Formats: sequence, structure tokens, C-alpha cells
Amino acid sequence: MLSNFYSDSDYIVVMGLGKTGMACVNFLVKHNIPVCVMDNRANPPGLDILKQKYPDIPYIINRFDAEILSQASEIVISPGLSRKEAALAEAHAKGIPIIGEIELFARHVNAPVVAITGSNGKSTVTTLLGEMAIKANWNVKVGGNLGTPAVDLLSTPAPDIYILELSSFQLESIYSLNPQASVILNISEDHMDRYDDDLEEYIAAKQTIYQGDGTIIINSDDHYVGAISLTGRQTLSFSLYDENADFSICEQYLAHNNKPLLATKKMRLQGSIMRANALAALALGTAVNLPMPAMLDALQTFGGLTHRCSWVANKQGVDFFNDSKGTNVGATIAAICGLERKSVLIAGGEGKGADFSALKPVVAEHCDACVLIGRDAKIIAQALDDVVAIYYASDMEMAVKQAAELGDVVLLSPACASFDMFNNYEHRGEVFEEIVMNVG
Ligand code: UMA
Ligand code: ADP
Repeated sequence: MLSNFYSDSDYIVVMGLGKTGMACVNFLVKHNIPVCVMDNRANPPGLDILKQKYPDIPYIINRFDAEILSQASEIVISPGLSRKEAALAEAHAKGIPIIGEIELFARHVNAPVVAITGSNGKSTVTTLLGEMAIKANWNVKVGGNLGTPAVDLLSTPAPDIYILELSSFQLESIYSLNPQASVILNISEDHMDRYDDDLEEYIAAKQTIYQGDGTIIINSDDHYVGAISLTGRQTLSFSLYDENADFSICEQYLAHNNKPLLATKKMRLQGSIMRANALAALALGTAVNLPMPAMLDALQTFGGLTHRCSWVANKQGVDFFNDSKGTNVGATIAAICGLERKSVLIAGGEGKGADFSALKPVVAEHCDACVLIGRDAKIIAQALDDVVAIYYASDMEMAVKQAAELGDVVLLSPACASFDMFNNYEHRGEVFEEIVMNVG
């Protein structure tokens, strides 16, 4: 049956059977397109559902088949897989289109799109903008890297707007997306294992979000974002420091063209990075004509997402903050500075090949001490070079106990992935919070 399928039909291969792969299969089946599936894991997450729901769809697991790939009419690759995958070489050489799920979405989209990327802050800004649209009574669909695959959001009748968080992985394989507004929130090193330590390659992937003719939102404070050349495009800028930016902070107010909009103390989100996220959301919302009162209303009610610099508790005079989603150096630097108080940092985990040296001056200035956990603790310690007292902990419980004795603000912001000790960043944050709640 397998060989008949591959010889007789014009088929699309979906590579990967995770969330994205399954969503693509559903989408292609709905459009009556012959599809087959490949995943090089022995037991990919979507396999049972695939077998049950689509018993006739051929699949290959435990390997990728270069020959079958090279005879496909198109290949839809999941974000967790690189386009440099060896099995794709022949298909690539033959010019077979290799696209991602967001490209499928873009070909069928029926309403304006806002696209949000960046090394950090994507989920917060995406969710906040979604809240702003809800406050304006718009019919809004929010998803992408945030959790719901974009093709699952497509709906008829069309919503007023789609708001998508896009990762660099997803942006590697899009061609026809034309967002009405897009932003690269910031750029700092992340996923260097995927990009062979080549920051330029990572930036090039992020930059794809600018394609088309929509409005581009620029973070004037970010060195890399500011260096991307743009001609003939409508832009709106935001900045925490430059009052000449379109959206800025003027005398403790969020401001548009220097006119005050809302006192920052009225925002539920606190700290400098959250003010930057608020400015980005205001600029994006303005570019798609969201009414200002609704946006300001959302800023007064949106309390942020958990595991992102969220305050957990004050225990015995110590404030604990959970920034478990701080999974790269840029995020941790922003979290340390954004607190605007000296802290004891709990960091460490799987370092994804990152260079931790940029942490050194920030830790020296803003931290009382560091408690390091996880596989790459020693690598981080080397980079910090004794600028503060360093302690090691074998688990989170010991880390929290130790940190609480070293200062009156404790920040968990690991600058690393969690997989060496936890299921994911949420699990790490939950374990941290549970231990904190039992302090004292
Ligand atoms: N994998 C294999 N073999 C395969 C297919 C996948 O080993 O054949 C591995 C990948 O290397 C990866 C894992 O399986 O480690 C999951 O990959 P996937 O592409 O199947 O992932 P999905 O389940 O489809 O989830 C993806 C995003 N995950 C990644 O990009 C790794 C989810 O973002 C996203 O919510 C979802 O699509 C819907 O859009 C998560 C993420 O960690 C939150 N994103 C990264 C980040 O935010 O830093 C980019
Ligand atoms: P992403 O979806 O890009 O991972 P999140 O909104 O989930 O972004 O935030 C992840 C982490 O990034 C937070 O825990 C915080 O440490 C950091 N962060 C959030 N917003 C910003 C920002 N504007 N600039 C720098 N770092 C940020």
C-alpha cells in the first residue's frame, strides 16, 4: 500500500508529528490533499491519534526517507526540525518547496495578521495585544508559537484579526506572509545550537517577519534591530529611553508622540522590560487601528503570564520572583535589570551552547550572589569569573534555601533550558513556586 501511494499520487510530506505536524495533517486532509507523514522518533506524540483518525494515511517513523521526500510535490517541515536535515538535501537540490505551517496559514488567511517575534517577550506581547483586541470587542484569534498552531486558528467567517507569535524556527520557512503589522521585539543570542553559533543566520530568520508591505514596529533601544536596514516602509518606533520615539516613556507615563497616555504605575505589569512590552503592544495596536481607550484598559488589567518575572511571595522578608521562562542570556539580563532591585540569582540548566559572558557585568552590578543549578552550572560560573559569591545547589529546594539566606530578593531566571532537571520551563517554575510557598 505504501509503495502504491508514493508512486501514484502527487503528495505532500508532513515532517514531524508534534502539535504542528498534526495540525498540518488535519488541514491538508480538510483540503483533500494527499499527505504522508514522517517523524524520526520511534514514538512521536501524534502517532496514536494519526492511526486512529486517519488509518489510510501512510507514515514513516524512526527515520526520514530521503527518496520519498525527493518525490514529494511539497514538504511541510515542523519548527523543531532544521532545514539542514540531511534527508532533505536531495529534495532541496531538486527544488521541491520546503515550507512550514505558517506558510500554509499565509496562503489561506482571510483577515489581517499581526506577527510578533524577538528573542524575548513574544508571548507576553502577543497575549497583551490579544487582550487589547478583546477589550475593543474585536473577534481575535491568538496563537502560533504561543501554543495553538496558526492553521488551527483559521476560521470562517473571518475574524477581525489574527495575532501570531512566531519563532525563528517558524520564520525560516515562510514566503507569502504579509502582516499588517510586525515586530522584532529584540535580538539576543538564542538557539545557537540550531544556528551553528551564527548570530547572523538567526537574525536573518527573524527578519523574514518584515516581508510584505505592512507597518514595521522598531525597538529603537535594540542594537541589532536598529541596524536592520528598511527603505520605503511605514514604521513606528518605541523606546524606553528616547522620548523622540513614536511610543516612549515621558516622565513616568507611557506616551505617544510625547503625549501622555497612562501613568506607568497604573499598569499591572511592572518593571522596565514589561514597560517595553507595553510600548510594543501599543505600537502594534495603533498600526492596525485598535482604539486607544481599549488598549489602555487592557494595560490596567493584564497581569502578565506566569513564569515571566512574576512575583511569587514574600517569605520571612524575602521577595521571590519566578522567571523560569528566562531561558536565554538576554532574557535573564533583562529580568535582573528589570527588577530594579538587587537580587540573588538562581540560574543554570541546559545552556544550549550559549556564551554566558554578557551576564558578568550585569550580575556584578545588580546581584548580591548567584546560586547555580543544573548541567551547565560550571560553565556559567566560569563566565561569571567570581564577580559575586557563587554557590552550587544540587536541586531546586537547596537552591531556594541557600538563596533566601543571601539577600532579600530572590530571582529564578535560569538563562538555560530546563530539560536536564525538569519536564519544561513551566514544570521548573511550578517546582520553584511550591518550594517558595513552603519556606518558613
Ligand atoms: N522532533 C524530532 N523529530 C521529528 C519531529 C520533531 O526529533 O521528526 C523533535 C524536535 O526536534 C523538537 C520536538 O520534537 O525537539 C518538537 O518539535 P515539533 O516541531 O514537533 O514541535 P511542535 O509540537 O509542533 O511545537 C511547535 C513549537 N515547538 C518548537 O518549535 C520546538 C511550539 O513552541 C509551538 O507552541 C507549537 O509548534 C505550535 O506553533 C514551543 C517552543 O519551545 C513553545 N518554541 C521555541 C521557543 O519558544 O523558544 C521555538
Ligand atoms: P518569549 O515568548 O519570547 O519567550 P515571554 O514573554 O514568554 O517571551 O518572556 C520570556 C522571558 O523573556 C521572560 O521570562 C523575561 O525573562 C524575558 N523578557 C520578557 N519581555 C522581555 C523584553 N521586552 N526584553 C527582554 N527580555 C524580556
